[in-house]
Amino acid sequence: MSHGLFLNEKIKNVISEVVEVAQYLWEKGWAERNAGNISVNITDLLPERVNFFTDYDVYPLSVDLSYLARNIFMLTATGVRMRDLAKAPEKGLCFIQIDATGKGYRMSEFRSGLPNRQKLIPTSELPTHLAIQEMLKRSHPEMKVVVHAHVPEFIALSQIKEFKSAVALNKLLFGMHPETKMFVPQGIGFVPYSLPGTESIAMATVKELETHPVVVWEKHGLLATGISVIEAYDTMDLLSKSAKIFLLCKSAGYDPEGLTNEQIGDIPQFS
Ligand code: 2HA
Ligand code: ZN
Repeated sequence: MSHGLFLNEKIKNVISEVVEVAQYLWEKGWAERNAGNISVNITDLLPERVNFFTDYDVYPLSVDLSYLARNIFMLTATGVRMRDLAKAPEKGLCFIQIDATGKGYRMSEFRSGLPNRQKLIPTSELPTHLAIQEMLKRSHPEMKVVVHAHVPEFIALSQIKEFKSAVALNKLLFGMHPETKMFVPQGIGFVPYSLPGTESIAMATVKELETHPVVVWEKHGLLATGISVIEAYDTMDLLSKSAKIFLLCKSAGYDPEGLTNEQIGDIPQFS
């Protein structure tokens, strides 16, 4: 028997956050065309672990995700514009459930009460999102969210040879503004360029996210994790401010001084 997904109040609240952040991503200039994608593990927001979508086809997964068996995810659909998602989430969000073997997933259209006959396919970055979600469940179970966006300050910085490492990037970012160290003390990770949507970028990203809440994808953008969609967004917003301060100084023709190591060392950490 098929079970549709009942959108309870908790899930509706998550949808509201996704809508809010989709609007920010667009307004910030971080989501041109169909750029950016979001996933949220909503398994714990449902009262019991039933098999949803049992009438739907199983889509195979190329890696074994048995640790995520029966977990349910809300994802942005492939091709959707963030600006459209903000206006009509039922046309841009989809839900999948990993099957009991972890070797495939089933999906459903969004059940908002508004009928939507259009078939929504998960983001092109699905392999990366699921690989990260598996790592989060194992290593950081309070983290439920992955957000990716094309943040121009970081696409620019990652074009510059001397900033192609986590060490160099964090030294720069911590020096530009005290709040960076205060709220993202683990700093940013660096993932060398790989074709978007591939397993190689997924694996490299998972490794960096074991120790950083956010990574830069070289020449592509940022990807942040968080307890909530808002938290993941705030992390990217904070880091983009630091990167922007550096680029503003440079574009005014000056080299920024940066905070000293001692000043950075004195900053209290809130995260
Ligand atoms: O979802 O940003 O990296 C569109 C992208 C792919
Ligand atoms: Zn992208």
